[in-house]
Amino acid sequence: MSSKNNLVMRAETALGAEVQLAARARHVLRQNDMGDWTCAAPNLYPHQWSWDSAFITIGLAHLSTRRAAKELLALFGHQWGTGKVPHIVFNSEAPPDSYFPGPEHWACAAASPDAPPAPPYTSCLCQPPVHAIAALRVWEVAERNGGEGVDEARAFLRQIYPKLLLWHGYLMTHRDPEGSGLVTIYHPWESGTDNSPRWDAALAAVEVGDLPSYPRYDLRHVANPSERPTSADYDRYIWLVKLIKKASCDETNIYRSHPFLVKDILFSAILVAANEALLKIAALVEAQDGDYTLIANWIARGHRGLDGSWDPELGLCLNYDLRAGTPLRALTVAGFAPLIAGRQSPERLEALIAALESSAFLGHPWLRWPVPPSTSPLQVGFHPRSYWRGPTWPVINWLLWWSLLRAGEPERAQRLRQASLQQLAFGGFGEYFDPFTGELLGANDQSWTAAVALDWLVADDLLIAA
Ligand code: 2M8
Repeated sequence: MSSKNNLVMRAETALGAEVQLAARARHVLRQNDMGDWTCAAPNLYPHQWSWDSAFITIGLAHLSTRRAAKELLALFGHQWGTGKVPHIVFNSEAPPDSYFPGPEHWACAAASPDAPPAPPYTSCLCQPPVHAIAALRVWEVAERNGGEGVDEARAFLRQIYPKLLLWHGYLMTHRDPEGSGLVTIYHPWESGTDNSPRWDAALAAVEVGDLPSYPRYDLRHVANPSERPTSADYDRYIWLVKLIKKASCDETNIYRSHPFLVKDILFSAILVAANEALLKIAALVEAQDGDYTLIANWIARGHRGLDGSWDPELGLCLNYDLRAGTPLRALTVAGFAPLIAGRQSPERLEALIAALESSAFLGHPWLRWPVPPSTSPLQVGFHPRSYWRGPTWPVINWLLWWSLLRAGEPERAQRLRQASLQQLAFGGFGEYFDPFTGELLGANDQSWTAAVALDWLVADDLLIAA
């Protein structure tokens, strides 16, 4: 056979594999579809999680922009009076012993004057604000598809824009009373990277008081308990929830007395990128003049905050413990925050890429595929199978891929996309993966994993503006 035919055959096989993977991703999203919202994973996570829903919206946009819009509108239907978007909206239909801490544990949140009507109950924490990025993605897909979906998508943007503005406003005020440009979190769950070593030092300082015994339903849904946070971690998580409830979920009370108060650079960087998306949405919906200046100021403040967290020796940003008054030194993917925020100087970009490709991350010789481990194998506390302490997470790969594209690094972005897709073709739509063996860990059929896979597979031709 000629080498030309050989090449054509290989290209066809690769295309066939991508088509199959996309079909499987669609199936996962349909299977987890609850009508106008999507459960994060069938057994382990039977509720609606905030940043999961944003990533899910990005994937759903390729199935139906109308359904994708509904996903975000359903979540924002439970926005708090302060503008906060809760990290979980509890599914009233889920069996009572399916997730802990469930709705009854959080019912107190409904007592806050700022809480939305319940049921359904919500938690009173929040998670990284990927939502404006997702809303803009719905628009980009609708615009590419053309037809009546375009008007519908514009109407959706008009509906969601004031809610997004309120949400970002909440983060820029209540979560940054210092005006530092960095978002304060009250609980590792707010970071979305729950047991990351970047929280170890701050968590170690939290003294756990009397705690009634509580169930670990999560351990029933993983092959091995080592894949989930330890009981010492969980005690602290539940203790922090108890303190937040005791403070009536009130921001001023929490800020005054809470033992875990940390500036999260990944959260803050996502907010900068989300504010860039919000600025584009503002133009699309012809927002009032003052909004542009307001959002542009938020963006500038976010960049200043990230600049101040830069560690030139590591070539990464560091989180900051407000209680201890010290930076939290840890080699984790969160350190790539300025890449995610965008618009960095050429020198900063070069340093970030050098760190990304170093043996601490993509260049580590034991990696099965060149996709970044959530925590560097060189970091104390790294564990290849334990949740956010080492496994690779497809949604983080998506964020980095998208950021590399925005940074004008299409070849690097493409390599990351290819490696991520190879991992998913091998392992399935797992929650996370062992970076050395590629083994699927955590939940099967995780919705946000299927969603980002779908975006990678069908969004090749989408114009992503820098
Ligand atoms: C994980 O977090 C929840 C608590 O919020 C848990 O472990 O029970 C994290 O990976 C978080 O980022 C994610 O949003 C959530 C649902 O997928 O699961």
